[in-house]
Amino acid sequence: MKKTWWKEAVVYQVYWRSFYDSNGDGYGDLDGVIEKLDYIAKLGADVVWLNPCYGSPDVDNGYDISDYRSIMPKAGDMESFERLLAAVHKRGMKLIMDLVVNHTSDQHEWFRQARSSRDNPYRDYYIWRKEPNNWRSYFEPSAWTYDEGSGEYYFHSFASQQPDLNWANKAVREEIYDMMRFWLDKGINGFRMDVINLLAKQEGFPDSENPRDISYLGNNPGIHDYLREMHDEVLRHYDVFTVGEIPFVTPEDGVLYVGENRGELNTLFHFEVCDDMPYWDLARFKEIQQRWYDGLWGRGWNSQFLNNHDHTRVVTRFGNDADLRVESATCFATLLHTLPGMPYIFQGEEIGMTGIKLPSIEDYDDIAMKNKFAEQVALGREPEAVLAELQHLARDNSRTPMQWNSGHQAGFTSGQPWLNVNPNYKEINVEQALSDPDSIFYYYQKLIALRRKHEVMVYGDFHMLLEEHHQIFAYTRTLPEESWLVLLNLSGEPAACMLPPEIGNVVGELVIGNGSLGSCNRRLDESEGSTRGEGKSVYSAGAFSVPEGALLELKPYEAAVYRLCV
Ligand code: TEU
Repeated sequence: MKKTWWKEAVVYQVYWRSFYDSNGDGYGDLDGVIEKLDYIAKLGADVVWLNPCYGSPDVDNGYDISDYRSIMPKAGDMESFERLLAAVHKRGMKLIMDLVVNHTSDQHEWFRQARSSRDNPYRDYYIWRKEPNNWRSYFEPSAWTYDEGSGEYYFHSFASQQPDLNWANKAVREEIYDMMRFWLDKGINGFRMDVINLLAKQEGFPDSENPRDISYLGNNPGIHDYLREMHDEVLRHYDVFTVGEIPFVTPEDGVLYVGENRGELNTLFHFEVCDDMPYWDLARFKEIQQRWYDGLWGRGWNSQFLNNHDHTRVVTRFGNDADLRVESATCFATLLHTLPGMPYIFQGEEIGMTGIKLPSIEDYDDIAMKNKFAEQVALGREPEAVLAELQHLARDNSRTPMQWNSGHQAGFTSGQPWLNVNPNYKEINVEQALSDPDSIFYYYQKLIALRRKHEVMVYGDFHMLLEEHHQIFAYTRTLPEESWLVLLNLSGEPAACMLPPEIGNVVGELVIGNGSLGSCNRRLDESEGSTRGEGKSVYSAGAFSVPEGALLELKPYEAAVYRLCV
């Protein structure tokens, strides 16, 4: 397995508009990110992923770009960007930017030209037809919007304010490659590539038998030609890393995007969990992990994330954000950092920030949420019922301002925040976390430090144990010289298990755990040895041996990682 810096990295995602407001206008900004970089460095992340901050009317929070070579005023300006990049590098970290090139804003000059007349030179920068087909878009009932001025429909995979670029047009590709060089020449260290597998469209746009399954938007013929051309024309000339946001993909498809000999992308996010598993389902999660490990390991690199700016915070969506918040947050953190693939931490995840249910649709900002709500209500459904149904997965859940302290607006802004601060900021905030040695923050910090020190967490083979257990996810990560055992009770109830013979009777040393003693690094001495079930599991000074047939019991959301003395 080829070893690289980015495979060993931990990425910290900064949704800058909710991170820290340095000028009191209620929006986070790039100078605010600079002010808080020491916090990210203290956590130990290697890479900062910055969500889009380019010129944009902000219909989709920056994912509708009207000027690829400027910084939107609410984020700052090019000087503040260059200060940020220098400050990230000064701390030994790297910065990757969001590359959003499947579509632009309808306010981009290219689109303003394109819609001005059918024979405008920019017309074919976008996709036009006389009649729509029956496809939906991510955010609207139809993927087509009629343009009165030029008398044709244009295609959009997302909102009507986000017209898709026509990647079949070489002029478009050349414009994008040139823009990529503009940012890479500034010294950024790579790109997170927004829905990059949507660039190629189905020939002829045939109607779909099931328009609600929008997978017709992605993985179409030609996509790999575009990505190989992008790699040849741009990426291979820089020491950068690229992560593709790739919905609707299986491991067999995935390896075509990230295969180490493919000359396309370095790694990918798939969405079999975050898009397709609304609530925690351990059996399904295990199956997904095994299938992606079998499909990618030794061929390409996976990325692991449990939430981001589009997906509800992990402790709310998959854990228990009430009476087991710390336990579930640290248990999922252990999962994130010990699975095969690069871990991505979404801002606030490291202090156990939670999702939020806002009282009315007017309190929500996200265009996807507002459009889904409007569509359902227009069908005659009760607004209250629609709101309740959509709240769990609403993207605003993860976009509330970062909670820095228990002061005015959680220390995020001196003004009025663009989106409500979660009222639990009084208890859940960075200041509290940094003052508590047993906080979630320090647990994440330890996990990151362990990854930096122990290659087995990065390059160790993955072998699942207890496949059928409905509460416990157990697996080993193994290199020739070292093997670690990960035991996670990913449920809110006590769980018991008997380790398989290949593990039993093996002495191990506890490397990290979120044990019930509240210590992040629980050390159990002889006195802590407990009799659990038939056998006696003896812990001593962080070591343990599990006699054959002994019953091992884990507390709700207990996580324990052991180095096995093989
Ligand atoms: O998201 C792509 C996308 O919409 C799905 O893959 C995502 O999981 C879904 O939104 C969940 O509801 C990217 C960006 O991350 C998102 O913020 C943008 O709105 C979208 O593309 C359009 O650029």
